[in-house]
Amino acid sequence: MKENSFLSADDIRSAFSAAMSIMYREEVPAYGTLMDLVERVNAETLCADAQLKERLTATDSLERISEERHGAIRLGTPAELSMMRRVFAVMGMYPVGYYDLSTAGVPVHSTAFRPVGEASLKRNPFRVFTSLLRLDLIADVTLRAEAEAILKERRIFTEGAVELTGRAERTGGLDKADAERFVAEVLETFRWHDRANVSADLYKRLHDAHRLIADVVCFKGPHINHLTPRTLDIDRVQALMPDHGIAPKAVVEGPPTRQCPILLRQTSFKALEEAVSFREGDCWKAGSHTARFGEIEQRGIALTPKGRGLYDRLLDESRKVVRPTADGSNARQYEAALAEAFAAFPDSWAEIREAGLGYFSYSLTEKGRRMKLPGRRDIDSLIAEGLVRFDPIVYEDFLPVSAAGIFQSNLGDGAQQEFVASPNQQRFEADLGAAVLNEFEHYDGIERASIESCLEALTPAIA
Ligand code: OOG
Ligand code: NI
Repeated sequence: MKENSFLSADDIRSAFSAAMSIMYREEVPAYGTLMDLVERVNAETLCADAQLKERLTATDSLERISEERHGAIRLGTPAELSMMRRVFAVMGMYPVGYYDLSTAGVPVHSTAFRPVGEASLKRNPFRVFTSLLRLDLIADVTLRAEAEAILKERRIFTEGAVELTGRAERTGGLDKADAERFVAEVLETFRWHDRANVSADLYKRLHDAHRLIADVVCFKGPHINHLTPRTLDIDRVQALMPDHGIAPKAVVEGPPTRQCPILLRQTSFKALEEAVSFREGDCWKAGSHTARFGEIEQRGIALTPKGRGLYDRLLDESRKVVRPTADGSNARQYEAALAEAFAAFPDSWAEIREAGLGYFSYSLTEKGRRMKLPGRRDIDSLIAEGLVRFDPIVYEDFLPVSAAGIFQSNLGDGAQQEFVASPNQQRFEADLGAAVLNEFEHYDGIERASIESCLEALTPAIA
């Protein structure tokens, strides 16, 4: 057997997300307040719901329930994106999915770096929603050239981070000491810099073109712009935020409250205005910048393409009735329209499964474990006989409409900008230096493998 002293990629990812959490709490105190609130609501929810507690004890690590599940960064160049891919790979995080946000008025396209296997997700599911700025969507060619020139000069990775990433790639891993150094070095890329690398005037011009362009171009690195712990009751945290002095965004993104949660529900507090200074010759000029916030998420079942099609249609329908405004003035009407549209989405696991809308993991029941069958049978009849049970597979990815809502609510309440829809996955993958994984294939694979293992266990091997 091969022996080595490498730390597992999962352990490095865990150390990294823990270090990031500490750094972000220190940098953004309001985020610490949100974390405390989430922890309290999670504890109360578990106390009030014995069944939920029992289920989570069996399937999740209860002591880590309120930990961060994701964060987000925005990168400026293809070189930054491809290096980021190599860095995340050391932590067992791979690009899954392609999200075009141009249609929603945000000049970026994105992927989520995340662990993929079941065991890795269970160990630590931390993901980073990673966007690449699309300068090709800036109409003003002079401004575009200026932005490009600034981005070309900056180095967002420390030499140590680059060197250790290379070492991990060459040798197949990092030992404990190197892994610790790697985490510390990589953390530097995500740190906040309160000194802009441009003048106030250029900041303003980039900001006027789009706030996001200023956020990406004007600073030394792609500061982590939010972290997102998991909540067991998103509606309650949303309602309680103002009591704790934090201003929530107008509405919760994603599906409405349901018996059987589907996909992903998210909300955040609005980005804070923070003091920064701009370069004026040899001096610094005081100003402010708004980019960083805190978010919460609650996940449900992963949907099949058919289920996702239905979800997209119902969401679209509800938004035709009421489009949520940033100031929250029509939030109640929006929630009502959403709930009404989603009445058409089945709300029991059995119906969702029978209609082929969601992915499930199949396993043997007590009775099934004691049984051997003479030949293979289809899974539905095995369920009907009580030999096999099914549980929802959790959605591990993101939703473009929701992501756009999170972006928008944190870019100020001003008028939304329109861009021509221009998804360009091919370009994104060329810049990334790899293809992104297809999320549907991933869930389908987990479902199939679970069915196969039930059938194998029930049917004695041919001698
Ligand atoms: C990313 C927004 C998207 C989510 O949870 O959908 C996102 C950003 O603001 O950079 O994180
Ligand atoms: Ni997020």
